Amino acid sequence: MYLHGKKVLVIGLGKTGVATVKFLLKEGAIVSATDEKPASELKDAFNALRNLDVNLQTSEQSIERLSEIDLVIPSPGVPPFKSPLYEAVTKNIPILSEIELASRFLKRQMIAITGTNGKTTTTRLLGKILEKAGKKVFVGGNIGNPLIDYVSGKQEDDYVVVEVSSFQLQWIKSFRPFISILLNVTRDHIDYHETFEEYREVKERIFKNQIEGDLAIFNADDLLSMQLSKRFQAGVMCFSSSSRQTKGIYLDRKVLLYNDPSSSVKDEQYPLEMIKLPGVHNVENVMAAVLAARRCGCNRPDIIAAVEDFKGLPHRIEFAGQKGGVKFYNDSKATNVGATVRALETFSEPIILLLGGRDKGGDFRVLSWPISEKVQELILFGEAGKDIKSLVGGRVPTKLVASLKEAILLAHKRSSSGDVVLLSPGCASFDEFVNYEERGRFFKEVVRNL
Ligand code: UMA
Repeated sequence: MYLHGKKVLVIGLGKTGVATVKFLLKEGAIVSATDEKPASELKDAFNALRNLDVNLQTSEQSIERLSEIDLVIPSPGVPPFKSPLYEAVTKNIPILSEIELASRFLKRQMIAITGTNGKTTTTRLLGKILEKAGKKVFVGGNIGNPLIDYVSGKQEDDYVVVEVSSFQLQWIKSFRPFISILLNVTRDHIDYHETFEEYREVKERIFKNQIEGDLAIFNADDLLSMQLSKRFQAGVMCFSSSSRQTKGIYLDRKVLLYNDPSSSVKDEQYPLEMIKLPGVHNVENVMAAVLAARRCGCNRPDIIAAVEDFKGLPHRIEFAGQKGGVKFYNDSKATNVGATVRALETFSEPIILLLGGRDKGGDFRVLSWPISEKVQELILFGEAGKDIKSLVGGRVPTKLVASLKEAILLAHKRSSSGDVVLLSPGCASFDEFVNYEERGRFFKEVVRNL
């Protein structure tokens, strides 16, 4: 791709925008960048781009000027219906996401991982397995370090493992991982994609440019994903926690069994006890990582050793402390209803569930049955609390409070020894916090001080 002299507009000056501007300038493009925030809130971006020849605008790019632009690169968080991206769409100006641009300059084999839940855990774990097997690996993408930064560098690794979000897949064209993984698809980000069908269609794009010889990894227990598996050219392997897979990996009581007829591997065993993370959803994440690792030539002992060493990531069903026999868990990363369902499946103890925050268009009715089965008491909080109450409140004793702090204090008061207090909010954090990490840290601090 030749960018020299091309007029490019970058929308959004967060991590992605800043890295993209730097890359484009290096390639000789004429770069403008815009952000809806005022300059006073963009100090980091302005500092990072100081002394660089970029036209920075903190108000919307005027529509006439937009017609002079050859290419638009929106940041992942910029929805297609917002100006000036919306005008670029209506004026048919070429639009590419940062991962698409980066992939055109990528010289290494790429493994991409998407799904509504489990992306970061699977991405990090796969990175660890590849390292254990002696491979050099870059781990990045939606996880926090943009792929475009990687392609600006020396690219000396054997593999590039990237977590990709639906926002990043929205504007791809030729993005082609040699291994693509779709972990699961449940309702999320409806405030951006508008309908579940559109969200699902965007997730599918992770496979669309794969060719024969590439590998597409699906969750055989996720019917919506499985319907896709026949549509693409890549070879398919599946993982399942409920049914035998002759080409893939599955959970058979206390063991994972891996089968690959193309290399005559039959029932290769991985002990379930190697997995130190809670819940069946994490068994699925591990199985997906094992399939990708085997394709990359990793051997069984290295895989088992890396999985055993992997203790998980913060804010995902993370043990936050014990007070008077009550265990507190921080699952702040559960920002959609599907993640809350998986968290509830994990426990056998009576649960006091803290649910709420900012709704992203989730279908809370999905929680009706798991709440009736698993939850002893429901404490709703934040902006979405009242609406959630009207949908699923009353199945079990339900309380509505304004903030997360009040929810934690009330849960502490009402709990007794043997209970679990679980923050698995099913909502975004932005009504009270900067992000889910800040919310999770806050939860842990309040619990510490109880
Ligand atoms: N902005 C506009 N106009 C808009 C919307 C935003 O100008 O209409 C501006 C904001 O004012 C802000 C900038 O855009 O200054 C932020 O851009 P961004 O939201 O795309 O954030 P980045 O810092 O570039 O981070 C993005 C991902 N963010 C999102 O997808 C929302 C990060 O994923 C990712 O780690 C990073 O790129 C590097 O690849 C975060 C995330 O929450 C962790 N992802 C979602 C998820 O995991 O569910 C998809």
